[in-house]
Amino acid sequence: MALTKNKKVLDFVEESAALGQPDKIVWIDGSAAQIKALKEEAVKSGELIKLNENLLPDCYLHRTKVNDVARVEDRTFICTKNKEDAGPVNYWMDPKQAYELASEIARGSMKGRTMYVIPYSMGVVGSDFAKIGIEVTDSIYVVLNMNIMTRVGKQCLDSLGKNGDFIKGFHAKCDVDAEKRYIMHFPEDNTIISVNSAYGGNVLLGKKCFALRIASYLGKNEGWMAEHMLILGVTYPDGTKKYVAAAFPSACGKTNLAMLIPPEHYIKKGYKIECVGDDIAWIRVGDDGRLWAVNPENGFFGVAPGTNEHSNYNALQSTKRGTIFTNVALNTDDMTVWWEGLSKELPEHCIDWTGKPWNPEKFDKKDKSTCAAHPNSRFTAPAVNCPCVSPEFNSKKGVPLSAIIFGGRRASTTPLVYQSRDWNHGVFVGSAMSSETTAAATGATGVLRHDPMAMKPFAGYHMGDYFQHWIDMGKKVKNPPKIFNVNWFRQDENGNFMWPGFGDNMRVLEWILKRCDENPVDADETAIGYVPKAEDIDISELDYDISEGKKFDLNALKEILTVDKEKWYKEAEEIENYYNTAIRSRIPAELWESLDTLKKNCYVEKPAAKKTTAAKTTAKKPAAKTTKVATAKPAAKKPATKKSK
Ligand code: OXD
Ligand code: MN
Repeated sequence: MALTKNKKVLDFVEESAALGQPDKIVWIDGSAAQIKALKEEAVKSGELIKLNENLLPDCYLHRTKVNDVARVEDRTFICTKNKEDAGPVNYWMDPKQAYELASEIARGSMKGRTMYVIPYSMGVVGSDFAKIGIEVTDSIYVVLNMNIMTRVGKQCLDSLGKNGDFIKGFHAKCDVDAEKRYIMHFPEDNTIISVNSAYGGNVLLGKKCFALRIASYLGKNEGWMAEHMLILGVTYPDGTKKYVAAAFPSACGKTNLAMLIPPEHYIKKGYKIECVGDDIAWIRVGDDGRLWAVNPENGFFGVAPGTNEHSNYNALQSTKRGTIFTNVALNTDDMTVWWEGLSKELPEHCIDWTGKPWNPEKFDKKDKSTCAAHPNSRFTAPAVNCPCVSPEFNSKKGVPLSAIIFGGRRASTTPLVYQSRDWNHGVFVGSAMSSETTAAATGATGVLRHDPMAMKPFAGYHMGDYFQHWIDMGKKVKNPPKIFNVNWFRQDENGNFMWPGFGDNMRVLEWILKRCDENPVDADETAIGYVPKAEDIDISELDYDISEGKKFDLNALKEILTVDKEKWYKEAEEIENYYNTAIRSRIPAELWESLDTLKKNCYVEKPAAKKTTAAKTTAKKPAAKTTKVATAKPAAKKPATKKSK
């Protein structure tokens, strides 16, 4: 029975049913009884495998089809009337063509099945931040995951009332045919359509599709921001709390940073980290002129491999009840789950993520095809399970941000941490982010690519306009957070990680927040921004072997704080090339200015002996000759035909 009198909702459900032609329609009211019955039904049909009730109460395992294990960026479309509005880094489809294509694919695909109607809220129901979505789907797996990841049920419809607007989401599994898989967004119609997939990032429509792609578009029009960011709170020994939001590309450690456990001596002093969110932040300007952030989600859709007691105790604890695991291995000895990195010992009897018996003797860490769990296997865990979930998790107001951090996987060039000179320069730093690709999306992994603000796959409109929106937001905020960049992934010449990462990132966080104090700790002004004086990062009680016989020490820290101007000049040229060839238009003038400054700051004239390289690096520079840092401005080459705003 319909749970609402909202005509727009009823019409959407009717139209969806007319298209999918399900045998039955079930409205999800979010009651425990209904969810329990659905789990039982999914276990009966084999869609879910019930895990050991004593060891993992109310936990289940699901396996996707082998062709359906990650987000599919090349099949994800932004369907705006004007192609230019989707921008050059998104795939675009004409809305009319997209609706027709989706209808053709989905027509009658729910025959013999049930269509579930999921009313859900992104954000605390009834808060200023919250937005309501309705997802129709023919997958129980989607219902159960949405029930963890969002706030689901009748209260969402009640908050819509008779006339309220919502985001429409239509999902049909169809035949999970990769060739007919489409994830379509219609930002101008508040609509999402997903067909032929059952992988979380493509089908839990509240997450990437709504809370990032559609929401980023809404944010631009309504004056707020939807970002691919974790939010964490630092509690100081005197009880003061400060909050930070941080953007990293997919599978680059957002969940780990959000749930970090500080080194022992910090804990003893009384420091604590609390997690507000691990993936998405919605950010608004508060009455006090600061930026305030909420996590619109209600759970964690985390990457399983590599998660263990030491790397992320809190995430692991979060998966101990009420969790759905996807594409991990099943330990048949005790009906629990396993993935690479969960324990050093390999389980003797496992079924791998494809459903076949796994042979631990054939396991080779470097060969993904021998893994028991898929590299992008996931856990969907309720946020309430997390031992360090913030008391502000359900706050309607959100939390005030002291700092925004950008970061990516960079083996070289980018120092451990640096601070931008101001907001606009911070926007430039975010726009210039690049990182090595991971298994979260289909395609090759480990390839360095530009991923501005970690939003390349998620900005629902033109990337140049998105940069402009950041610049515009800066003008609205009287007390903006300071903007930083971090890189936990610097490697030495032998490929060893030079920074321990994980809990020790607390040491960097502490410095970042000291820079946000009224009387900030001092820093060195360099060509790229403010870099810490090595002595100001606490490395006491740090015991880390970079490689055999090479311990991390002050010199190693100095090394990863070094700014190599030559490398940064190349980086600047690379950014310039990216702006000119990938984004092409609508890049704000403020970003060109920052790029010019970077080039100017990093220009080092080559000694005569290195003539060939010197000739190459100066090729794009103005003729003026200088010593050391050029005083002449090596201006960035903007597109000649289009004016930047
Ligand atoms: C995610 C992703 O699932 O970024 O969070 O892919
Ligand atoms: Mn993500």
